[in-house]
Amino acid sequence: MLRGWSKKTVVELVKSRLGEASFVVVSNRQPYIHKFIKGKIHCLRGPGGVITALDPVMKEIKGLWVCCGSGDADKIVAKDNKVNVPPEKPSYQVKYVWLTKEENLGYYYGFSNQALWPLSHLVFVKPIFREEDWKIYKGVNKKFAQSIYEEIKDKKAVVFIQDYHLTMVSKYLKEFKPDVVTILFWHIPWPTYDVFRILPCRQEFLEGLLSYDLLGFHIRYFCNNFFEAVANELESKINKETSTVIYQGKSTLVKAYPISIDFEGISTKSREKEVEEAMVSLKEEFSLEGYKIIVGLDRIDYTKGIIERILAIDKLLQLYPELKEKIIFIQMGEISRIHIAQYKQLNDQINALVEEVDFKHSTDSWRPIIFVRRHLSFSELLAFYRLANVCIVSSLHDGMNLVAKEFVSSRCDELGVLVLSKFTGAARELKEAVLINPYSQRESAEALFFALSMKEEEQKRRMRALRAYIQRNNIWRWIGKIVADIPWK
Ligand code: GDG
Repeated sequence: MLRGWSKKTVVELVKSRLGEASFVVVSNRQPYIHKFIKGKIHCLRGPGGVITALDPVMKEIKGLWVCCGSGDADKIVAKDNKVNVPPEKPSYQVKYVWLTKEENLGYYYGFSNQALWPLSHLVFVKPIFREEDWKIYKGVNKKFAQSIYEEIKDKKAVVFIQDYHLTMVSKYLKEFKPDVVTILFWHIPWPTYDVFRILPCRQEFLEGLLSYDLLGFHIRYFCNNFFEAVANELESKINKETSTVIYQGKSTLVKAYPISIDFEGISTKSREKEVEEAMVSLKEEFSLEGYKIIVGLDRIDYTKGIIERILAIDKLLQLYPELKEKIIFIQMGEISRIHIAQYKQLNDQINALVEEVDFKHSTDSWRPIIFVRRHLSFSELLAFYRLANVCIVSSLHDGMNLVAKEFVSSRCDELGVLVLSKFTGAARELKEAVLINPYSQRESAEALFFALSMKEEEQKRRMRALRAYIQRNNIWRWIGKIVADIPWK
C-alpha cells in the first residue's frame, strides 16, 4: 500500500498492529511547553522537525509521550509528572522527566550536541568528546528508561524513541523489561565510517543501538553507513537483503523511512483567511510590496548553511546588479543551543555578515537582506512561505529537512521555486527543486537567478510534481511504514 496514506488509514493500521499494546513516544524535546508570559501560563507547541512530524500522529493515536520538561510552568501544570495536551483539545498525555542543570550540560549541551551532532553532520565542526558527558548522557538515558518502565510495567508495549539524544534507552529499558518492543528513529545523518570511527565510545554506542528491534534512518545511504560502522566494530552478521543485523543472537531491523509532513493539513490551512491576513501583515511589517521575495527559515545552526546563503545573495547581486532594488531576501530564524560557543559565534558572524552585505549593496531606499530572529506562529509560518517567489534551503548536511517539504505543501497556488541543497535527505526525493551545492557561491547565485527568472508555467509544472510527490509520501506514510514493520517477538 504505497498510495493514499491518511490519518484514517494510519489509525486503523496502528489499532490492528498494536492491539492492546501501549504506544509510547520518547524524545528529548517536549511537544508542548508551558511558560509564564505576563504572569499567565501559556501552552506553546515546541519547535523542531521531530515535533512537527509526530504531534499530528500522536493526536490521532492518543498514546503517551515521555520527554524532558523545561518550561517554567511545566511543573505547575503537571500532576504526577503528567499533563494532557494540547489544552484546547486534549488528545494525548505528556510525561515529564526532570533534569538537573548538570545533567542538561553533560547530556544535552555536552554529549548530544557537542559530540554526536557535529560527528553526524559533516560540516567541519570538531566534535568534543568528554568522558564525563558520556557518563551523564548514559545516566539521563537510564532515567528515561526508569520513567518509561513505570508506565508500562505490566503491559505489552511498543516504545518509539526519537533521535540521537536517547540511543541507550532501549538497552536500559530491556534490563527492566526484556519483552518490550523498541524502535529508534535517527533524525539526523549517519556519518561515513571514516568519521564515525573517531567516537571514543563507538562500540558501546553501537551495542546500545543494536538493542533496538527496529532502527530507522531517513535514507538508504545512512543505513549503509550504519552497516559499515557495525561491520568494522562488532562481530555480527549483517544481511543487507533482509536489512538486519544479528548481534549476540539478537536481531535488529535497519531500514530507511523518509520522514515527511502533514501535506493535507498544511495545504488546507494555507488557503485559510487567517494565513492570507498574516501575508498582508508580514508584507506591511517588512515593506515587501513590489519586490521579488527570497525566503529562508531555520533554527540558527551551523549545519543549515545560513552564512553560505547570505554569501550567495552577495554573489547574486555582484553577478546581476540589475536585481538591486528588485529583490529582498528575508531570513527568519530562532536562536538555538546558545550555551554552546559555536552557536554564539555563528550568531555574531551572521549579524556581522548581514550588516556587511546590506551595507555593500544597499541604496537610499532599499537593503537586500532582512534577518529576523523570532518564532512564527503556524499561520505566520505558512504566510511566510506563501509570500515567497523563491525559498532557499542551503543546509551543508541535513537528515531530511522539513522546511523544504512544508514550503511545497503550503503552495496551494502552485507558484514559487524551491532552491534546495544537494546535501539534504529531501534532495533525494524532491527532484523538481533547483538543486545546489551550497559550498559554491557561484552555483548558488546562478540557481537563485534561474529561480527568480523562472516563467510561471515552469514554476507550476515543477510545483505540481513536487506537491503530488509529498501528497503521496506524507507523514502518515512515514509512521504507517514504521508501524507495519514492527517486529513482534
Ligand atoms: C531534525 C533534522 C529532519 C522553525 N522555525 C519555526 C518553525 N520551525 C519548524 C519548521 C520545521 C522545523 O522547525 C525544522 O525542521 P527541519 O527538518 O528543517 O530541521 P531540524 O529541527 O534540524 O530537524 C532534520 C528533522 O529532524 C525531522 O526528522 O528533517 O534533518 O535535523 O518544521 O517549520 N515553526 C514555527 N515557527 C518558527 O519560527 N511554527
